[in-house]
Amino acid sequence: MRFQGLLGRVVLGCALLAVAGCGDEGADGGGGSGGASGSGGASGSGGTGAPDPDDDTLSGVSRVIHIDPTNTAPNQDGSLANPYASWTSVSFSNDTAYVQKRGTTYTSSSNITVRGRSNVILGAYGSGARPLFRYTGGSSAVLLESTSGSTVKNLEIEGGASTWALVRVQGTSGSYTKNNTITGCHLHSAYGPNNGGFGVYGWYNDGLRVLGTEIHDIALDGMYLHFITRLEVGYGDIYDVNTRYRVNTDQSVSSGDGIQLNGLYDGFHIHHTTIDRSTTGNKFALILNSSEAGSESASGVIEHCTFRGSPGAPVSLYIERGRGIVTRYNRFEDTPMGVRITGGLTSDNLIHHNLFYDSTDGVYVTTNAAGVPAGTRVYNNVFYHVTGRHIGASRSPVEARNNLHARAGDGGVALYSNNATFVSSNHCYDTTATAGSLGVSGASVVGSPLFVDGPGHDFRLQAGSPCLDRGVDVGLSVDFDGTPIPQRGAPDIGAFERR
Ligand SMILES: [Ca+2]
Repeated sequence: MRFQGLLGRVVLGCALLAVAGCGDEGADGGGGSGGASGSGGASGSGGTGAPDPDDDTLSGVSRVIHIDPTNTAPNQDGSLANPYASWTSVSFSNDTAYVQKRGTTYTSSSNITVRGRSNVILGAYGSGARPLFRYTGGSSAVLLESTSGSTVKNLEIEGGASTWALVRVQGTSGSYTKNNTITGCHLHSAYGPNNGGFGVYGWYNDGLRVLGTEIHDIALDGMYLHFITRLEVGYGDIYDVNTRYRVNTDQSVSSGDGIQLNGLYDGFHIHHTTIDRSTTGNKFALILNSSEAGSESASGVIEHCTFRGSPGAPVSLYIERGRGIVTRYNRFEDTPMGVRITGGLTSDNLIHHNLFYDSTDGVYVTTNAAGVPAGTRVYNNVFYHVTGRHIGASRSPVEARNNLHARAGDGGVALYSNNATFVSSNHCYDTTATAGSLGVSGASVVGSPLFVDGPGHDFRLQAGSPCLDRGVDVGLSVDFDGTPIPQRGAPDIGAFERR
């Protein structure tokens, strides 16, 4: 009965995903009025560092159950001496860890479902490679349903042609799951039909963390999370997603993203994660948009990530809902467009100390049926060999300061305006003042920035750079490397403050 209900929700989710949640150019539904109250609090702190996928430490549980698919002894009891041979022998209890022996493979068409539990760990023991769960069924390989405080740790999970998702975390609209963690995992090969195929998939979760997890060979989204408050994604590696594009370039069925947040997604923190969309087309590395109202007040931080795109997804980071989202210390490389901010349901975006290079467009701000995105600020970014528009805006206000616009023999335009209102100063335009229709803004520099190694993407400034101390104070305190701003009394232009 319960499962039938879930299936119904899956179908609904797919429909929203395919029809409305995808931020097509000029196709935003406008959707809904009224800002639900986002609590707005993304801390943006760096966290505790990347997890070690060889560390099988278990804490906070009172019992450990062992699974070794190679065990053929009779009277198996889950002990270390006589482990269960199958996960189907296990019934899940609170405060208990269930660990599969490293170096083993468990193959089954039955998934691992933890329902209505708390403080459960699914993990590994022994030595060697992470244990592999090879799932051949048509649901989700691991399902945490109405379960909180639980962890999926150091498992390799491989799906197949009919797999919906590799890990699914599922609450209800009235009762979100709380504080579940996926850490140190390797999730791959989910190709479920009917608009399925996800690495991590979830609805109605609060405080979910996905850390140190590699996700690839996914038919649709690397992660699709709908109604997801206080999400943390860190130290991840996501690539070869939206593989359905390879057999069908119509994005009605190949609309996969690296990560898609939908519904209310307030308080997210996405950091130290690489999302590579270079192998398939359509959509985005990361999209922040919603098929429901509410997330126009959602906030969060995206930092220390690498977004790679070309010739695949047309935009790396697509923001269509949210207020006060901070995008900082990221690399946008080889992408058709680094950041796109669209429409009146997002405001007060701050984009600072990012590196945009070997790309077509850097930051583009534009309107849609829901109106004009207010309050976009673009500070202290480096644009290098960005051959289209470094910062472009269409009928939208943008404040741009302290950006470093460098070229590598290309004709990139620093500032592009289509009836936009730019407030702009203190940029460096390299040796060719191709500033765009706005001209060179006040207090700006024309001259070689003296990068340490531009072609090698080391955009630190050498001594004698004309960019030193030529920026204006925009209230930022730390550069790309963590160096305090300012040094020598005034901020430098670009993403690196020279000590
Ligand atoms: Ca300085």
